Amino acid sequence: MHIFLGTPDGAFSKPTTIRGTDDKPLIMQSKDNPSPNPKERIKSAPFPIDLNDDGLLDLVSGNSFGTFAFFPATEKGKFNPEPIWLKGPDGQKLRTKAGDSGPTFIDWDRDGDMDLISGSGGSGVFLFKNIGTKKEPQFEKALNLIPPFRLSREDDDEEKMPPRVLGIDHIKAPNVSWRVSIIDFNNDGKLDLIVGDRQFLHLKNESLTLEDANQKLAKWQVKYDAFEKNSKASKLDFDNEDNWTPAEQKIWEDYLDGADQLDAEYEKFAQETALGFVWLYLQN
Ligand SMILES: [Ca+2]
Ligand SMILES: [Ca+2]
Ligand SMILES: [Ca+2]
Repeated sequence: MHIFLGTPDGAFSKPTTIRGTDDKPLIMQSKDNPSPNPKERIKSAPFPIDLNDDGLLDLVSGNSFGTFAFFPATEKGKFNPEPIWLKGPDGQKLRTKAGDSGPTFIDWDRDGDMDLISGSGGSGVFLFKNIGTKKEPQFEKALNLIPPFRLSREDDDEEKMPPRVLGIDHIKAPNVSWRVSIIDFNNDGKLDLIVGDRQFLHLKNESLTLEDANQKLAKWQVKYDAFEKNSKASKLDFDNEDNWTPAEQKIWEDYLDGADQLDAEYEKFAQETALGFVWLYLQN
């Protein structure tokens, strides 16, 4: 984790590494668990907040796995190197359903303490209400502010990837990789959600008419659906990738090879491109 300090002229300094009291770079680690999930150590998403109300700004970071690492400050700008993992009433770590936690804090229920809100790598906005005190926050398990429509790959059985549609006009809602900010956008006294996402756009090759491209897409989609249905890849445990058996690795390699072939066929009539939109959810 790094900080870009503001300069008097409104610019920013070069990044400085944020360090623990042991002077080592702050990382999401866990001494009580010598082999933590590697996804808990990557894609840090730090949010500054004085979470224990001692006058020192602390950090809470999200990660690829979807949990939340709390680094209390012991002095200004120096943090306990060992994070406290935020846990729910059942003693389990708080976690967004499809990973990629990105914490933001606000007093959502206006009871005087800061509540935790996060998007996820799938979709949806999750609220973890603070039911503790200002000095000792305690969080309830997740409530859906916006219910997720797509969960992690292994939960996807009933909610398949939506079929591809050419063009941009059909896009009416956020897709995946939700990042959330909170503000009363329309100044009506109710907090609103601003969501950033990742969309996959499918644009036909310019040489084809839309009708031709749609016909080719329909044929391709049948082939793709059969491939997804027959592959065992969706049964793999993606939280445990490093410990896959050779047979499981083979399933994944075969899946990737098959997907590459389908991609090559797809690119003969259309191109997939990714970009992010910004969406506003006004609270009723
Ligand atoms: Ca503090
Ligand atoms: Ca609150
Ligand atoms: Ca509002």
